[in-house]
Amino acid sequence: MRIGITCYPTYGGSGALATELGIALAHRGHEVHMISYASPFRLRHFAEHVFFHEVDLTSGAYPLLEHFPYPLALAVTQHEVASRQHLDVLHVHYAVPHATAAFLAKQMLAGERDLKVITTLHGTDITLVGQARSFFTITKFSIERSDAVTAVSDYLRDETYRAFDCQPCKIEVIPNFVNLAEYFPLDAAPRPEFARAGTKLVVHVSNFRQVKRVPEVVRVFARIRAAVPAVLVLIGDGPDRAEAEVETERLGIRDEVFFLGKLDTVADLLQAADLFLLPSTSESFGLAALEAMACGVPVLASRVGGLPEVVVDGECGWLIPAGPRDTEAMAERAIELLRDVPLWRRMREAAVERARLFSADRIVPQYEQLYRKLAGA
Ligand code: GMT
Repeated sequence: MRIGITCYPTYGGSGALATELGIALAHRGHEVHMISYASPFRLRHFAEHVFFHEVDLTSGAYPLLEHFPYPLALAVTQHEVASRQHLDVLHVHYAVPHATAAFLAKQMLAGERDLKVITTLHGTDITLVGQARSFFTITKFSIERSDAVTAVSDYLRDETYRAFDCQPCKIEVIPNFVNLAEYFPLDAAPRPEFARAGTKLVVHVSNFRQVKRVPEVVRVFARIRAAVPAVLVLIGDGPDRAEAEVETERLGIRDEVFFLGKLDTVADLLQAADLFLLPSTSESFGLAALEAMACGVPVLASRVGGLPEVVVDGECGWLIPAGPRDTEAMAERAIELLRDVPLWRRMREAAVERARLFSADRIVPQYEQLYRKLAGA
């Protein structure tokens, strides 16, 4: 099939998932056309049958337009690509504004044919941004006008029905997936120099937005490190980085915390890690946690959103309920786990086993099936 995919190119779960999906579909013999304003961060190398189309943000720029109307430029590119490349379906990731642009592209193509639009809801497009007054009605409208809607967890599906009361739409849950050829456990994986010999390696990966509570990651780590020799590696970047750096200084652990910035691929570091921390206030799924689990890393996360659908509490890690003592509780669990080698091994194996349920081989065919049903193929 010929599949168009629109996503954010920036560091984040929806862009990562959409790009991995594009690459996986191409491996399975489809032709994939990625459409965004920049090349997605996980599309760094040539991939057979994957084509990137950049939305033109310059030719329409004019001083009168203080704010460039990106959704219009995106709809134009989606329409052009759909028409020229004879797309069978257009799959957009993150509703705001991608589902709206896709609706416009579909209408523009209506004289020619009926382009089927699939919208995948990822998280903050529903739980935060889409519910903002500026976007609520158009998000609801665009979801309801999509030919198919998927959500990455049961939690997110239910939250969409609750918040938007989407009457006509049937939301199918297709969970996120992990590429097990890239994310797999590696015994005696090479460790970074700063985490050698008897030092535990604690990892966090995110876009450092407020919901991720990166300063909290630092506070939890400070307690861990007071009990167990350990270093913390923070991968990613975003608005809360400065606050997290200040927190390392305040707690006197600056030399044990390594801010690596944005990395396109994190599998090698995850393979060397002993523990993954994700104390988010909200998480529709937790793709970063799944990728850690696939590499054999137990996860300590908040018991929020869709995380319980991914991390089995007490088996592949622990989920800590929000509360006044959650920092201590997370640190206590972490220390227990890092000190108890047999327990750590059990959790490592359970994490790998659990991640297998979310392998690309199991999940990607669910999208293919949906595309075929819509395209009547
Ligand atoms: O984590 C973010 O804020 C990025 C966001 C996105 O849409 O780019 O991630 C969301 O989508 C991911 C992929 O489906 C999920 O794994 C994350 O849980 C979800 N983030 C939140 O719900 C906060």
